[in-house]
Amino acid sequence: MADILAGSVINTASATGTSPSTATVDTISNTVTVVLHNLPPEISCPTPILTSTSDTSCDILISGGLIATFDDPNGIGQITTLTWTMTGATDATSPATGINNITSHTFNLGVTTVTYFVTDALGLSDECSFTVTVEDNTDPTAVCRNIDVLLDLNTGQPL
Ligand SMILES: [Ca+2]
Repeated sequence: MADILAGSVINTASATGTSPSTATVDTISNTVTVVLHNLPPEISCPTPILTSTSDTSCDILISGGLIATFDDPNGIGQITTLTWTMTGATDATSPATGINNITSHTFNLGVTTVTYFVTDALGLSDECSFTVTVEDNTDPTAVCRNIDVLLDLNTGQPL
């Protein structure tokens, strides 16, 4: 039998032979069900991210440092879903099914909390959170323009 990662095993024994009184013995044991001792999966989030907005917008595309690592004591193959939500400055949600690690995402100015959830085949889960802080460190740019003001020669008032 192969190793199992989920579910149960039914074990039935049978015996045949002859009893001391030479009667034929042919019996089947009660069914014994062995259920896997399932342990919850474990997930680790990346360290918090602190960065600045891009030079030309009030957000930033981050393409690294967003991936969670996860495992399951019963085997990585038992992991069924990895999902996430973002709240705060950036609001977003992953698809509800499948393995959804974040490889890149655009974050708005401010603090976003990213929460990952991992679930195994028997419904146990784990979660972790980290923050992405985006600051505006772009200096403001002064825009000047010339204006002409025409004054009345007699009164000094603007025309
Ligand atoms: Ca498990």
